[in-house]
Amino acid sequence: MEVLQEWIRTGNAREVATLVRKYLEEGRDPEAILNQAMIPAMDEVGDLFQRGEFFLPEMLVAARAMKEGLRVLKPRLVQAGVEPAGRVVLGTVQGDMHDIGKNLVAMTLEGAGFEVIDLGIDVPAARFVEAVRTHRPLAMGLSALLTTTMLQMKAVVEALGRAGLRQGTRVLVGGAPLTRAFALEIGADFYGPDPTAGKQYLQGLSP
Ligand code: B1M
Repeated sequence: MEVLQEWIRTGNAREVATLVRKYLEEGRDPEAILNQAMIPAMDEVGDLFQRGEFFLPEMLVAARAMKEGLRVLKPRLVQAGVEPAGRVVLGTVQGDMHDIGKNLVAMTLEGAGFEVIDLGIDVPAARFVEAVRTHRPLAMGLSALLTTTMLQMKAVVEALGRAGLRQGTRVLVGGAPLTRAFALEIGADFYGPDPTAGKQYLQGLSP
């Protein structure tokens, strides 16, 4: 399992997929592969990034390697009836095409066992509301990179309230121009300065 952890940390996507396949063929428990190697590896990557010891490219390749491993593992986890840690509706708000940070958040959450409904970029408030109504997630995550589009987050929170869905749906926001004060001002529940902070917040809510 240590080898698998090391391949994830160093972002060797192909080797990660091969190793996960090999472990499954050897009859190892898919949940143990996830919980004892893959999630701890991504936790470590997140910590290194938060401490400034890992930079964006290292985080990106590790997250990609994790995704490759998950692609192989996921059908077996589903077969074994492993429940996700929680469901999250995620997207970049309307008018905004930036998705690198949002994708990192998605990969980090998936790496921690969350089910992510990724709505993509340029997502209007009505689509967020519709997705919350359909998927009843633990939380909704909004990302914005422009000082103009970050204002759209308020519209999403308000639309959620008008639809009667605000209670019971935590709102997590993030993106370079945001601050904690802004998040509170627009009525969000949490500002995630980075994917790990967002993940830790959601883990605290997880049933
Ligand atoms: Co744009 N852009 N861009 N751009 N772009 C910025 C953001 C900008 C600061 C560049 C600059 O002028 N210095 C500037 C914004 C200025 C402002 O708002 N005041 C800008 C501009 C102006 C524009 C255009 C308007 C340019 C133009 O066309 N004239 C245009 C807008 C298009 C649109 O969105 N409508 C535009 C377009 C683009 C590209 C398409 C070329 C490309 C995006 C590609 C893509 O995303 N697929 C792009 C890029 C790459 C950038 C920069 C260079 C990098 C952004 C990035 O990906 N950072 C950026 C300048 C810069 O930052 N140096 C810039 C890395 C990413 C991992 O960080 O998204 O902050 P970030 O995510 C972080 C955290 O914030 C957090 O986690 C991540 C890791 O820590 N996080 C969350 C993010 N979301 C979260 C959600 C959470 C929790 C944490 O919970 C839900």
